[in-house]
Amino acid sequence: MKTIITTVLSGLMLLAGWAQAAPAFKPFQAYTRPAMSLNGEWKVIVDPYENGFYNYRYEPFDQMEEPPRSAYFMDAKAKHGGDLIEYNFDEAQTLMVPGDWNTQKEKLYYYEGSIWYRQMFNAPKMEEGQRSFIYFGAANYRADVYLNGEKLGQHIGGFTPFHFEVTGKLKPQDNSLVVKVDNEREKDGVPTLNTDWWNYGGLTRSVRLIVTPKVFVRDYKVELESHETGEISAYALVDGAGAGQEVRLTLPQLGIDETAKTDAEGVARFQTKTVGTQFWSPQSPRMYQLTLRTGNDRLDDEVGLRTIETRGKQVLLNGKPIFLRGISLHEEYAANGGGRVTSAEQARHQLKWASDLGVNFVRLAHYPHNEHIVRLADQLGLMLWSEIPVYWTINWESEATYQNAQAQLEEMINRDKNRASVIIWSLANETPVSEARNQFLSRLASHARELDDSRLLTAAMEKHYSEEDPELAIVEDPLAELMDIVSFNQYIGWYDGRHEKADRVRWRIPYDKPVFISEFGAGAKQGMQGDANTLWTEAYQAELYRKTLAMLEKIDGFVGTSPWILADFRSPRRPLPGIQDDFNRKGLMTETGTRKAAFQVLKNYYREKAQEPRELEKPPETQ
Ligand code: GCB
Repeated sequence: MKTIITTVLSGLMLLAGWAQAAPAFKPFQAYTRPAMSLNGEWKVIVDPYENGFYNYRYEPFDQMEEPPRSAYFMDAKAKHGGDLIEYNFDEAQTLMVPGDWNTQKEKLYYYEGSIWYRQMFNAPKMEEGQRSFIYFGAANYRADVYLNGEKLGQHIGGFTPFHFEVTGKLKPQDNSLVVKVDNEREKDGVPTLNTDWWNYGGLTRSVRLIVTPKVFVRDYKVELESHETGEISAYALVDGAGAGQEVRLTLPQLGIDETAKTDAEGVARFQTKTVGTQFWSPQSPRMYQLTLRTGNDRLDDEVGLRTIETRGKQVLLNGKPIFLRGISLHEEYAANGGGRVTSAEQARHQLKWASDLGVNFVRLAHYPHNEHIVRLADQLGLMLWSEIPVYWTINWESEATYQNAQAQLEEMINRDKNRASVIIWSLANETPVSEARNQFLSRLASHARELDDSRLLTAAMEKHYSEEDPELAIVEDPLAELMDIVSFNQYIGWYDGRHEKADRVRWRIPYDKPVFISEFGAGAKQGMQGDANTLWTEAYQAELYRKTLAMLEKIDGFVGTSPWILADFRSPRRPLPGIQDDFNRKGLMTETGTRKAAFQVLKNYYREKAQEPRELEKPPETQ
């Protein structure tokens, strides 16, 4: 209960904080709500000079009391021959939403900058008192949103959802929704200028219009407190009501039917206990239907119930030690020539590829992926690692950068906090140790724990070698003290010597914590034959996998790994002609799904690991 109260309180404090800041991105459990889709073809104007945003004195139109019709968000058209308007959405080209722009039009392949999107729509039929919201799954990286010429707000961060209330702002017909999406990289951004993935721009996830009753369940969290006692705690945040609003929580398959009243902040809390719960696990991903009702509102969802914790060097799922047979994944589905994943179907395809390896765990790198994949993982029994793009050389000194990272963390946790599949929140990837970085990440860590202390916290750290002994690898980082799992990436045999080095390296990891190897790998061009000592061959990559896995087995506290990476993925850092051609080739398969030799090496290893006693134990079903 203490957990819940802290979570709710900090959530409310956040709400208050958000209310002061320009945009207010409160939590919104939107996935299962009925909605009108605004997906499909949108009219677009490519605007590298932000001509539709600034006047010729470089003053932003949307800061003006009466923006001129030349501002693109005014969606104006010349009315007669003497009317000078230099843009026209009606006659403009189109892009599909959801989707990145880079892979939809050849001219936009390398484009980084602003594109204006416009969609026209009629308002759905609404009853008196109902409220409406426009909900964006994600827009990379900066989105300025306008409805019928009025600014709704701005969102920063390319991989998390945001929404605006539009109650009272919709016309029955011909609403003009205009979004300026800008993916220009920024030194102080999150991520910063430098990444090893493609900077796909656009309205990359679905856009939906959601109608709710005046009073509705905006957010909720349900959590199995203990696999021993079967205690479950939950809260619901009701929007539009003050204290005393009745909320009913039911999980019919568990015989749970509880009612609670909201407090002054609109929060209703539940504490209950059941027997006979089948806990969620990879062997048996049991999901339970859940309904929250208040007034005229009803929110339906499905949840898995499980606990995740560490004890010494072990990770325990529902109290039993577990080995994480993982793989890393980018949110890219290039099999049909595309870039970003655009549908549940594609996400399912990715998880099918991963499951063929025999994994029980997927690292969603290096930013929050779409909600489809997280929900599919719930159904399929795949455990997940979810992270924010605090990657490499973030500006640790900047408060704005910190706030940006924190907002992305909040949005990630808010969206997925009810997904049993997500067992790990990761804060950062390969960040260089410094005082400023330590402070930044420790602040972020405490914030993550306040928001959700029911999951494990980690960050992908790095190793170094002992000065006395060049073959003694050490993982020591002040950040490790704050994490539940000591995770690190290492590239022995690729950026660090050749693969035989893995036979010799020993490890010192001085923490009584589980150790997870979040990346290792080697580039290989599928079909490239040659001996196991020649870079880029399938044989080299396969040999590196054999040697690395043997090395990892010797690490004390080794609880799993997510090698880099399931499939080749686009990266502007990878130009080598004939081999890379804009793809990072460390995939175990090509971007279209053709397997390389190393795929089978890892699959065999995972088959063996799955035979180990701890994996064979029957899932604990009841207390
Ligand atoms: C890393 C990064 C990952 C890169 C990978 C590589 O350590 O975490 O984003 O893609 O190495 O291939 O170099």
